[in-house]
Amino acid sequence: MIEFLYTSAWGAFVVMLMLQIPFLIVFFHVVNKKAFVDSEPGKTEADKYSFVRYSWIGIVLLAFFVINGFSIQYMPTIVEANAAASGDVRNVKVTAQSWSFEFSENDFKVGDTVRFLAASVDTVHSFALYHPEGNLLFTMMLVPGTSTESAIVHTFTEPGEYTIRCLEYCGIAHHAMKNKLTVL
Ligand SMILES: [Cu+2]
Repeated sequence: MIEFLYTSAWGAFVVMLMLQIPFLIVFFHVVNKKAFVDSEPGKTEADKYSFVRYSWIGIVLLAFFVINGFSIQYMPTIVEANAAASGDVRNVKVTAQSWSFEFSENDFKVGDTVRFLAASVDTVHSFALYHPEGNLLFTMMLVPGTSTESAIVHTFTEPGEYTIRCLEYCGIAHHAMKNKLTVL
């Protein structure tokens, strides 16, 4: 389910509907009520407003903590920290140069947790990894001249031919700046 929401276009669409539909229902309910059903000034007593107000704040706070609690494990910094703690993470250097990528290692297997340490040697590029089915798994910007590489940890869960692309416009052959990465 989480996989579907995070990695497919239909998942993104469902998330969008999940956010939009409750809002639209409440919106049209309020508009309909005030425009047609009861268009007079509100009859709620003043001291009852605070209950409604605190209830709403309570719902929002609850949603905030629950959603963050469940999704925090997918944040890149948390993924990185977990991988570092478990110890079995491979460091792979990636060098980006107009207009190709070079890898320090090329043998990837399903289950590998890889820390991509990427740097650009000339201009601003990005390092984007695409799943064999075409969806974007992550992208990170590579700025030349920095003292440390840009790092991201990724665990390969499926075999296939992944595509690396640059997603920052970097010159005349930017569109051709892509490599293949095979996971066995
Ligand atoms: Cu580019």
